Amino acid sequence: MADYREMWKELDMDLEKHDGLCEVLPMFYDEVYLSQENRPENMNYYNFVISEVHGLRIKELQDSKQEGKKVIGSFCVYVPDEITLALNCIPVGICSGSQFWVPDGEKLLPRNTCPLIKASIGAKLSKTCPYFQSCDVVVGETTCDGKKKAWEILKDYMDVYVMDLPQMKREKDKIHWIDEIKMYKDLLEEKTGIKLSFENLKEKIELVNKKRRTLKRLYNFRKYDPVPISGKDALLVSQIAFYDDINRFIEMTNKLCDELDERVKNGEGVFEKNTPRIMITGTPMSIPNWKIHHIVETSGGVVVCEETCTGTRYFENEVDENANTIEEQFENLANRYLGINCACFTPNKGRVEDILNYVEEYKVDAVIYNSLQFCSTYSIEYKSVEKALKEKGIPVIMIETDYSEEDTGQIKTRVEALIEMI
Ligand code: BJ8
Repeated sequence: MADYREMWKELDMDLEKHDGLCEVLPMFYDEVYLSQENRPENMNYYNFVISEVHGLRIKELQDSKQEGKKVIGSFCVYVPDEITLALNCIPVGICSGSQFWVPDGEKLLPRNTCPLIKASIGAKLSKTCPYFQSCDVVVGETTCDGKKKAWEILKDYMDVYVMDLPQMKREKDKIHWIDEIKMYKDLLEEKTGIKLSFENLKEKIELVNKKRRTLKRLYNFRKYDPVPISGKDALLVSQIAFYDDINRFIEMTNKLCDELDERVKNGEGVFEKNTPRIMITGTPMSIPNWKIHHIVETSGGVVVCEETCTGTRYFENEVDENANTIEEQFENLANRYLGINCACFTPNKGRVEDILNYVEEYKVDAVIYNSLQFCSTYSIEYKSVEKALKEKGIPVIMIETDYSEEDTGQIKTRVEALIEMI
């Protein structure tokens, strides 16, 4: 890897602490990813992206900033990338998936806060995340209580803008969300000095839809038996989708899909035919949270689908491209984004329906309901998901966990028992 220390210094990073982070990630990646057998060759691109995760991509962001672009961070899939891109900005999903950042987060947040929130705050506080350091503004949302209150803390450290996401899906909530999207547009217009045009937005709506279709194409290959790509690799591709250059990501992921197409034609898989097929549903898994996937795929199963925000919720449903006015474009955006079924909404029957559909589509043998610790919306929603799955005769277990490795042995025992039942 090239020497990026000067760049990190300019980003006001804590270099010593950052060295500590850089030491653990490659070892961990080798163990979880490079140890896999029979990986598609095109996964080399994603290996490269990870090896340069704090290097080349950050350099690209800095170069774009030199050219006048703004970098906008976000933590939730409700923040519309189409608006960000149409106003000459680059969206990046802030990772917040590592235990490394949790102790710093706990300096300001109660211990009984969700690890994703603690890691986000800790990453900023510790000055060890170059994405955070590159952002001109980060966009929070009013999804769960923990996040809402965390933005108030984060505001002391950087420019934070909060979108007020409704928690119900009535007509008046849609009107409110359209208004919030417009206010987000106003913010970026003010920051960039650019005016949003119908043509710009149309182009970016089509581009982001193309990215969604590419991810959907990838996921469709996971419906085959034998599966041509591991769950861990598919998860990695989804995670990288949040911060890679969008055009390059589409191109490289389609290349990967072409290879998977060949594999399917040749009946070639990463696991043997009839390997127990597991779906994971619940809270998002941001880089480098590969914990549950790694446990499943080293316990005799394969993950074939994720009903999460680092899975289907990110790419399912496109924005309707048929619009004649900007007003219609905003309405189409609101419709697509309010179609995401996050547990922050009430009622949230759509999520249960999605899960049941994916069980059929991906020929799922058992479901793991994964909830980050202290996430009450997802853990409470478990009961309705469990009931629906049991009625269909699909085994399901709930795992509540954080980013640490302390409970790995215990989770492995439960996952092995689940797989044995199949
Ligand atoms: S759309 S899942 S990305 S809010 S896990 S921080 S909910 S306490 S991440 Fe999410 Fe948007 Fe919903 Fe998706 Fe709070 Fe729960 Fe933590 Fe969560």
